[in-house]
Amino acid sequence: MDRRTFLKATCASAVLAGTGVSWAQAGLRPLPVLPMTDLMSGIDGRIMLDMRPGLHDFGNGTKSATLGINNNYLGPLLRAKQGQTLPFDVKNGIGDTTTLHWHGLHIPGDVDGGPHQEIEPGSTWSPDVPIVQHASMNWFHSHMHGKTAEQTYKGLAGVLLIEDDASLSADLPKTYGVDDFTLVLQDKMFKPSGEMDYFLTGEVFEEGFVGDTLVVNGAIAPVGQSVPTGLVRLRLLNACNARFLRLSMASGPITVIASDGGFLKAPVETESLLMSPGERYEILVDMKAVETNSLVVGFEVEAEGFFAFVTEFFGESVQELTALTLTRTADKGFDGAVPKTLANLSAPDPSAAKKTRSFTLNMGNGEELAALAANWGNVCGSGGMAINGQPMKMDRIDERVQKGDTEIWRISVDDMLHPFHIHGCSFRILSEHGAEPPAYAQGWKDMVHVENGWSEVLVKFDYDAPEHAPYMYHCHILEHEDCGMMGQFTVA
Ligand SMILES: [Cu+2]
Repeated sequence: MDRRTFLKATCASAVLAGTGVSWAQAGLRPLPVLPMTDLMSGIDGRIMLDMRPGLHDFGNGTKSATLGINNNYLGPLLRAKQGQTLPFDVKNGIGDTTTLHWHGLHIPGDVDGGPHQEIEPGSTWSPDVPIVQHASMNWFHSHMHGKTAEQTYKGLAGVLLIEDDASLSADLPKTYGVDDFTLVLQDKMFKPSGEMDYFLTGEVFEEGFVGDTLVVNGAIAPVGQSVPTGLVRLRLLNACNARFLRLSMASGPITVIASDGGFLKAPVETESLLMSPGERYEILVDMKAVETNSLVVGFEVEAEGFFAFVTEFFGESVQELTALTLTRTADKGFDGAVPKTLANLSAPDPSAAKKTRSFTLNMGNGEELAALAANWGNVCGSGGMAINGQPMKMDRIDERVQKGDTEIWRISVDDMLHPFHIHGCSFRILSEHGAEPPAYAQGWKDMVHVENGWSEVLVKFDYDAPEHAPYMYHCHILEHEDCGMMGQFTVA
């Protein structure tokens, strides 16, 4: 066990007051409800997604230079139904080359929006995106190699909800903006002027960019929302560049109903939920039982003063921040109970796998690796990152998968906790850090945590990803990804 792992393992739960959070939690701001573009009722022509620069006030009274999609900051909440094809016109008005990747979608490589589908400034990318998978919460973000971290941080990200017949008839809250909310959780850094800040240093390349301020749907937390008496559904996305979020409720356990790729077999009650960048979970909050309840985020903070001295020895301190406070009104809301079962989901069958592939994420920063990473267009400062010793290289295919095959992918790391993502699929986690994953991570996933020991997933690839439009697998700490902790594979 190395020093960092030791510190995390021993002290991650230490709670210290008085640590430095610059835009401290103050009054409750209203929860910004993401504007919804509902495609389920029909699509008229093409769907315009206009990527553009904007000015956005996160709630500190200062307008920050941001990027957005049809908005000043972030994108619209898109809602579509299984069976639809979404004809997007993605217009690049940001003044720099970009791409738009559909994270979580089961779609062919040539519409996946990965680093090979560059959109030049001023031009438009027009993929027809087929929605074949069942109900799930997905998202979209920049995947411009070398600039993914900065462009996504500045606001090129949004949520795509997929519904199906089962989810639309399920006995669950589903009135958007009333008892069904989508929360995009992010951490930001602000300059003393109040403007959003982003910078890259050696430490940022190593740890990923970590902000000191929690933001919910573009507003500095805590935010508040009144809801009717009944069950309330929260659909959560961790859209941080690098920060893992430890979620809990102020009152009672968290009731989890869905993970990245769809509903769990049955609701899972857990005291806390560890959510990596890129992950999605849906939870239910019982607002019949309590008058107020809050979603709380354990937020590791860099300490100052005395606490810096303490944490020098004990690792990061954790501050419990309120993300969202729900307050009940007298109105009657969703009257049902938490369902007993949610989806028909059998246990994963590893014997279906035809092949096992092994991947080791490399944090090593030797000179040779750094030179390779730089030569191959990765953005790294003076270090280098890799998978199986090879930093990302745009014109190299690392793995070739037979279409329709089920495989086991096993991932390990040489340092630190990383979130690993595979494009074009959902998978099931067989083991995480060499052990059974938490119950809430045993459904459909496209992200797995990797730290000590092997994390193993069972995955099936059903769509084509040709040589000119391969899928990616990568660490979802976006600075690691830009620095070369990414590989490419074809499916044919
Ligand atoms: Cu990483």
